[in-house]
Amino acid sequence: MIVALIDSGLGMLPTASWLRKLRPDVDLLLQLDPDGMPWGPKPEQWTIDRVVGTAKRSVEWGAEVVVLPCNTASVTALEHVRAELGPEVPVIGTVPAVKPAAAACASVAVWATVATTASRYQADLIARFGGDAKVVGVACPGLAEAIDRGDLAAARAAIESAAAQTSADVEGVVLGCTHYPLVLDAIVAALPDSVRLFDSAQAVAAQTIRRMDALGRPTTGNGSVTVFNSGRPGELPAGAAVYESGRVLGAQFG
Ligand code: DGN
Repeated sequence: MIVALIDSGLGMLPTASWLRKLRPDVDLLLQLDPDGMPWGPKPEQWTIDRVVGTAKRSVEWGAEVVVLPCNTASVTALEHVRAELGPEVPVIGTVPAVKPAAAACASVAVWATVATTASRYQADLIARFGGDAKVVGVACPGLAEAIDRGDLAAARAAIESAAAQTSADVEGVVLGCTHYPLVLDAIVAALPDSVRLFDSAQAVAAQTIRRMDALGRPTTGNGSVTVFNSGRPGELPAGAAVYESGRVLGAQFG
């Protein structure tokens, strides 16, 4: 079974890596978009068209399940992708892990792209699942792009800036952009030891497997990883080698 993952860039790697660990033989179709990166600052309709077009192409190329391991794409385009692909194709989105964070912490900061931070979706998520916790969004402009380039100095600078905007009483930080777990060490180093971190990659991978299995079709494959960059056959951007999950996936090539 082919599972397509769609993100502007390397943010899909933690989810892809979990899928690989949980089901090593599934075939992964990684749809990155270096020409369009970053999606965060783009007009909403542009992102919707880009993500829906890529999802349709993935299904034409044989994907039976589509995953959006990207919060920006999910809060903007998930419903449009589901409407376009219809009920036969499971579409799994990613949203900031506000619910588990608010259940565990009295004060939470959600680090994400400018688009996710400003989205109605995130505001609704906080209203629905924030409970009694104080939940505040912190936009991290430039961080996803720096991670994609493998530019750790620029990533650290963006992380320091986000940490400075994060209230000192925060008990939990939600990594509301799928790129951010790739620089977990730098994020941990920038925050007090007591702060707990929450991200969605493992839960999204587990949900993908539940939806695959529910199709009732054989899910076995060759464990292949195929990369497309803005619709062209390619390889993971050079920055991937910097991160452990990139190496895990890279080892599957050929
Ligand atoms: N990985 C994407 C996310 O989770 O929002 C980053 C999107 C972007 O292109 N900046």
